[in-house]
Amino acid sequence: MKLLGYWRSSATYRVRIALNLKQIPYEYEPVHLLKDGGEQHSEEYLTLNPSHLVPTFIDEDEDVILNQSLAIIEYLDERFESGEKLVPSDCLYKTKVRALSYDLACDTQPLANLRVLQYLTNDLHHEDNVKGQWAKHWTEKGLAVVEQKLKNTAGNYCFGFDITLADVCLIPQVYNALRFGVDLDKYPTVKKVYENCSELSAFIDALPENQIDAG
Ligand SMILES: N[C@@H](CCC(=O)N[C@@H](CS)C(=O)NCC(=O)O)C(=O)O
Repeated sequence: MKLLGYWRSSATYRVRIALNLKQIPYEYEPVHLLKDGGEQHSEEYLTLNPSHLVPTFIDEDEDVILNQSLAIIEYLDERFESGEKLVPSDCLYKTKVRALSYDLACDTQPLANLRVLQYLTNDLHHEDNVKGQWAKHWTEKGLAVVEQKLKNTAGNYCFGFDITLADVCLIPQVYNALRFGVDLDKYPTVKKVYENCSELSAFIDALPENQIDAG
């Protein structure tokens, strides 16, 4: 198993958490998103993943190369019995877990993606500080939705006391939020879940700062 990604990429961070929760050993290959204009745009990388984005996941046993962190995580969850079951089997519960995950990974994170922020300054010629303002604004909008939902579903984690795909998506988003200067006290349930997950080794080992390419 090989994961190609970047230490600060929240999509890569999700897959790292999931691999740890599933207790799946893997090799990590850094793809630097900034060096030389971004290694995600190199010809070599594009043969593996034409999206110009990380992560890419390679399962050599099955001869398969995958992109899209949520698809990768669902693949791992179905292929491996080990560790936590991240996507429940009950139809309604599964749908709610996915919906919260999409609130974070589809409706929040992409708005503050590197290429979006670069477009604001490089192509639309906004001042550099607009990037931070933009990222903070959309992250706050996203977290407000999540906070509202978590009030009805959270226990220690997003859904009661089960660790699910939703927690795997929430923690990297909060990590970004803190980088963007979001005040987490405005989202007390999000903060509580974040603090609970942050005590678990699967989440600690996946932290950007703990990766070989951090810095
Ligand atoms: N929906 C994709 C998003 C992947 C994504 O946005 N990757 C970012 C890092 S978190 C990236 O590679 N950005 C590079 C760029 O914007 O040039 C997933 O969940 O895998």
